[in-house]
Amino acid sequence: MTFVTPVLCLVFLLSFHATADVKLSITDQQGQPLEDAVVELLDPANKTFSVKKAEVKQQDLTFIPFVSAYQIGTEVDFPNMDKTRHHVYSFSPAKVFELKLYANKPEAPVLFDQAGIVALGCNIHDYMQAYIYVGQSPFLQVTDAKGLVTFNDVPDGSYQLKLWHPWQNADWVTQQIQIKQGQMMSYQLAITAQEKPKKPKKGFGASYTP
Ligand SMILES: [Cu+2]
Repeated sequence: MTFVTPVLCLVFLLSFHATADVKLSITDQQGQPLEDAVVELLDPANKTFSVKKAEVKQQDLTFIPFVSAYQIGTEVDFPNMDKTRHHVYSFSPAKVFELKLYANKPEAPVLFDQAGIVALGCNIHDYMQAYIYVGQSPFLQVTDAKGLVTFNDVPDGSYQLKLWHPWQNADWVTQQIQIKQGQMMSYQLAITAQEKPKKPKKGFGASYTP
């Protein structure tokens, strides 16, 4: 039994060495943490698919989340938590669709099968806006309120880093990076954070009943 433990340790170390936990911090041009920034790590050799239960809900006349990011092939549900009905649509080339006036849940989720940025709107409430970033990599996340994302078990190697935020004028910022164990990387985007769209305090539409 005495030599079993070292062997187990070695196996553990070897498997630990092959992948990395990667933390990224994204700030705006004032150096403030940037929420709702999409971070994608692309490795052309990695074709894995991470199945996620995806949902963009309408609550309090607002899309939640404001920005979400899913891999190609993800089906997204659009549940309506409000009493009023919504009419969700997109005219973006990556996915053109509409879910005509509905309460509760539409009949079927929407399949996002093409990479790109999908801008969502509601025909009834003009101020409702949200974005879905459809990416190619399973390493795809959106920064939290602290401007942070953490990717677990990323295989060491060379990746294309893609960054996108709704307030950016360009499609995305891209850069070649090297992933190694225990990294913390920081990036600054040349934009100023603005308030997320939300329902006007005394907005029209709040009392809309179709
Ligand atoms: Cu609506």
